[in-house]
Amino acid sequence: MNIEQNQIEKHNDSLLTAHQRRFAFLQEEWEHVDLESVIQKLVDFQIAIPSWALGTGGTRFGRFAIAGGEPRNIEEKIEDVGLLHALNGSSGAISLHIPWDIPQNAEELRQLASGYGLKFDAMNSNTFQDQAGSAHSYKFGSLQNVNKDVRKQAIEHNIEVIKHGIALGSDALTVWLADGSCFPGQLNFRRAFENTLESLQEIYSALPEDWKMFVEYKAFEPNFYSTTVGDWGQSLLYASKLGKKAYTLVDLGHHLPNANIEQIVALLLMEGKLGGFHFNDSKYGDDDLTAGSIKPYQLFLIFNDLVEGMDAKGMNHARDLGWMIDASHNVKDPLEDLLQSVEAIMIAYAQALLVDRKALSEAQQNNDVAKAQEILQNTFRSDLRALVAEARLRAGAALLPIGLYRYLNVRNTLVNQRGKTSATGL
Ligand code: PSV
Ligand code: MN
Repeated sequence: MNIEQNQIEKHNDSLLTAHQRRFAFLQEEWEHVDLESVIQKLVDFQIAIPSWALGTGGTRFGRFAIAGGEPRNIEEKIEDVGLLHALNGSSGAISLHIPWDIPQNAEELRQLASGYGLKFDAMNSNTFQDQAGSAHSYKFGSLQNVNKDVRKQAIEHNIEVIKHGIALGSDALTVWLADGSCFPGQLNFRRAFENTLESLQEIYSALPEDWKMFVEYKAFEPNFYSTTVGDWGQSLLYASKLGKKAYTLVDLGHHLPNANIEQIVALLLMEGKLGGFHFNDSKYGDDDLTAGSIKPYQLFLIFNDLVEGMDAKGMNHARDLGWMIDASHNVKDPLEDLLQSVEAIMIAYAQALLVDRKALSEAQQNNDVAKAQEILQNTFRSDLRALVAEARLRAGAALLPIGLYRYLNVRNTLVNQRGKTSATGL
């Protein structure tokens, strides 16, 4: 299904007067700021959609499918991300997971994606599940495994993923390992680290010059005693030892409770080793909930440090880091959930762009704690939805993406076209 430009225009026309009133109010409120450049940054900012988030997720207790219409193959996944991008203008990339999304004809896929204005974001390897027909099992880890043949199989898989990525025009590989141990004594930590490093070095040497490798960390699950890339310190250690193409990837759900993620982000940026993000939200663990649905202030604080740190290094916000959602949708329509996540991310980014950096820096220099807090909370408590909507309007997208999605009955159309299908992959 495609959403036509005239459907978007008709929808926008019906909402335009109310939007203009709200936007004019913001223009007046923020007249001391160059709002035009903020809007341009919002227009440029794109958040990749993971191919595995387009179907209903589940937990180990079960999965409750939505009405249907889930993408049955990689082409339909691209089509779904195309729908999101048409609606919000900010979802201009898809991130594939191999072997869930093995491309048969890369050139055709490239054309299909570019027709929707989409790029191929980081490629994801999978050595956390055994694949049918594989010679070796990852039950006791992949790149860390005590058995060299298992490590070799996992290395070769990652090199395969890089090759698929090259054919599609991607320029990054994300490695997330489930490797670790479930019980004390199971693993020699140092040897597990050394094996993993050696394996990552082999994969790293297969990376094209202009590619990045993202080393994603996670505190626990599926291993519950130790994880071999368990936190940002360990990821940074691997990335530093690997070389300049290797970076740490921060998934918001992969920390122990109450971790100060904004501080982690600030220091990784300082070291030039922050590579990318997986956005989601959580209350208890790696809950993979909609970005901004539980802790919107944390999301804003993270963006506040991202913007400050990227500006300090002269980095391009849109291009120099990999931005991606990594969420799961157990009880909502995945496409609506993804629209909500993108909106929350854009709002947090907009709020961070409007923080009065000069005043904040002065307050920090003067140890004026209350003033510093006021400055941050002043922008956080400002309703910037009309600013983000204005960016969408200028990008040719919808003023109210979920409103238009529902008005056009997109899910019903997809069910009619595809039947009561479940997505391939996770
Ligand atoms: C692991 O929890 C993770 O966050 C990694 O990014 C995986 O690639 C993704 O989820 C899908 O399982
Ligand atoms: Mn992730």
